[in-house]
Amino acid sequence: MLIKKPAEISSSEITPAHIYHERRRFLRDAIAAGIIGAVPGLTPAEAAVLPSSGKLAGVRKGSVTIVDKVTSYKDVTTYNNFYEFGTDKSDPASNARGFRTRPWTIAVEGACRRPAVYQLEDFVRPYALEERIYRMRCVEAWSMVIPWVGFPLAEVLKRAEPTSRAKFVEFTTLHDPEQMPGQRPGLLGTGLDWPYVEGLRLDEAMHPLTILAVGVFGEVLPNQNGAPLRLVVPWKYGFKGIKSIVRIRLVERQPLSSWMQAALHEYGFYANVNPRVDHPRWSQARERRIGEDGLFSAKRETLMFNGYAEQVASLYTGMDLRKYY
Ligand SMILES: Nc1nc2c(c(=O)[nH]1)N[C@H]1C(S)=C(S)[C@@H](COP(=O)(O)O)O[C@H]1N2
Ligand SMILES: [Mo]
Repeated sequence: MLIKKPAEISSSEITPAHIYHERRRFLRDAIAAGIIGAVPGLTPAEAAVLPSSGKLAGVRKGSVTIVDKVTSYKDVTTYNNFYEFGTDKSDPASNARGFRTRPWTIAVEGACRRPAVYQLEDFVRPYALEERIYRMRCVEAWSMVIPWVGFPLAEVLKRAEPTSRAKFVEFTTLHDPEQMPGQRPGLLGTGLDWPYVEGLRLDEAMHPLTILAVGVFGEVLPNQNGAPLRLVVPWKYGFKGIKSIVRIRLVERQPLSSWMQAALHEYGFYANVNPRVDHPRWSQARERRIGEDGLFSAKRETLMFNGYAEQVASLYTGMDLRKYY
């Protein structure tokens, strides 16, 4: 397989970032202890700890780079795939209502110099929250336009200081059959093994379009959308966007994702949106925009890399995208 070498992270980049974060941590602890007052220059994300619901403070408006109309809040929050809470589109919104997202810990581990287990608030605190309006495409041939709130995954990975052995990143969802009825043995017959696992190549994970989202429509993520923290990779099919993440692991080998394990011929590792490579059971050439296109109206054309080819095509130079689907 042709793999682009992950961007080398020079030590000159690592040391300042490390000192920067230490300083931020010191300032934050000092503020909390009442030793010093609010410090100018702290980002809004540092000033307010991520609330468990409601409006997110200090979200930087990202520049709107697409002309598409944003999908309605109702469709984004009631037409979901989150099999841990059921397989009907409306199941997650009703079944995830009581899902507990606090306290929540995230482990960053594997091939890195600074592995750590974070409380959610500590994990998020160093990063400035930004709105990113992304076109999203499900492998089921429907799409939405969603205003996520989050921060680049690259910042999290840089903070962990990957070693030269790190070639991929593996993500894992919470495993809690008590709270997630879909994880109870045999109940839904999704064919998925739990917990849900996804993966990216390191350079895909480091790409500036790849974000970790904590919110949508300027508010904390509803549980059905993957609270408290989920991955968003807009040029790939939606199943790559793993929800309710508890572990981020830097690894040497390509991870085996839940969908690859369930049906490798249908869901490959790369899962790049590609109108020229059909799903074995249906065409991927067109899609239905939820809330705009009727079930029977002419569907709109699906774009290569979901319309993000200009930004991401170079990641796959020299790869046969029919083989690496
Ligand atoms: N843990 C987990 N993550 C998941 C899924 C899931 O079933 N479990 N479904 C995926 C699929 S198929 C899609 S299309 C998106 C849907 O995200 P949304 O409901 O926020 O639009 O979540 C993805 N992430
Ligand atoms: Mo999906």
